[in-house]
Amino acid sequence: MFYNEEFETLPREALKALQLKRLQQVMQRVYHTVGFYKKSFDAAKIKPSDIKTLGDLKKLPFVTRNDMRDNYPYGLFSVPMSSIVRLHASSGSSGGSTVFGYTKRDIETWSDLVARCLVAAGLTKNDIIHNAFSYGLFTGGLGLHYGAEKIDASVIPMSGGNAKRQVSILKDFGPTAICCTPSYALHLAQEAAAMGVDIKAFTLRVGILGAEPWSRAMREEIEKVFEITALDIYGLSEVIGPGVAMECIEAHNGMHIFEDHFIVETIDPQTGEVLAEGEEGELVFTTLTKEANPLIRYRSGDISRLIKEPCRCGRSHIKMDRVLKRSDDMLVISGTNIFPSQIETILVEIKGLEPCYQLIVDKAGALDSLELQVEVSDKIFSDSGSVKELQKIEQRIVKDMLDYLGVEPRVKLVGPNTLSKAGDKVIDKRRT
Ligand code: DLL
Repeated sequence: MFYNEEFETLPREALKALQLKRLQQVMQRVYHTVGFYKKSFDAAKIKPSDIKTLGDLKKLPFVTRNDMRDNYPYGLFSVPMSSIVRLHASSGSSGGSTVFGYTKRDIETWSDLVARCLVAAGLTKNDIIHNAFSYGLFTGGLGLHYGAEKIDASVIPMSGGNAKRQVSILKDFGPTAICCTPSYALHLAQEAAAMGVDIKAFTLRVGILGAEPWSRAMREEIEKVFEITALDIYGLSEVIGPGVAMECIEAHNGMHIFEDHFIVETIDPQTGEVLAEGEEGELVFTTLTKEANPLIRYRSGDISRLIKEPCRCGRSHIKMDRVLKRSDDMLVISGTNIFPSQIETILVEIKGLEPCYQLIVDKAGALDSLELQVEVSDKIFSDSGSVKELQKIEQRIVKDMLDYLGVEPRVKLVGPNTLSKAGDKVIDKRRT
């Protein structure tokens, strides 16, 4: 089943021709509307008219997350603010966060792409979709919501949290599909078991799961406990949100990247050299149709590999394997992305702390758990009357982490010189 059969099955040669035409258009547009691109193309001595083939793409400089941060909030937008109808953003305090804009047409494009994902999962207007991705600045909630409405399905805008209520709704409303992170799906299964609810009796048929890395073993576990087909959905806010790539239910193996809207390359994260299709490397995306903030060669930081063998579903678009790891130090905690540098920014603002910490990421049941050990200054630690002071600092760290980064760690304050300065700042004990 297709949402847009013509484009999803376009023969590869026609697809490449379409990509080139769209690339040439977007190059002209960004060069003339975004100062950042003009500067970077001029520095590389490339004019938009130099792009004559898709192979010429590799002459262009990369865009990184740092470029996005440096141009915070709107420096990379290619349309005036009056044309923007929606803003999303990554977590982080001012300067550490990134902002993504959408024009009316971008929202249409995005909804169409998510609609493709849902149809690729076998869903139709007769389905009831329980959407447990968070609504808000995170793109998961609204992204899936608009896609579900596009295919005229019935959508339950559940958002994240309130696991018990989620279980009651799954039981009572009869949804046929659930959208959430894979770890949250398992958490709901555990919650249901604790409530004495039999999830196998649910009407669910399919899970559309993503926004965080997950393993084959985890997929098997989810499929077994829920008796559903669990499909992988991939996306990143910089590129558009969910709807960049989706696994089809027919092959259930690898996610089709919607190549009429995005060009994907794999590069060696160390050298930046473009790798042959099929080699493991960092995914780099170029947006072809986005109006508000088009991206040319954006380094995603996600390591995967492209699968070019034709797919039995009939889609001509190349597939990507699951995300294997990151090329940088970004952590995905229950679908929320955080960088150690963002934790540092929070800690340096709090008086009495040494800039030395260790973050321990683990699993608590199905969910991710965080413990943050932070050194406090000698004065505060040795002063016997300062237990209250220590508690205050602990509470402030928890609050700031939650407010700015959307994650809630257990905080343990330790004395000066307890943590090794040279040791790992992050210990990730999760199995994915
Ligand atoms: O996570 C968008 C999304 C929402 C995708 C709902 C799928 C479903 P960001 O918050 O910008 O956007 O995070 C993007 O999350 O670079 C990956 O590292 C990770 N990620 C997203 N999908 C997957 C997936 C949304 N299926 C970052 N498998 C990306 C593994 C994923 N990692």
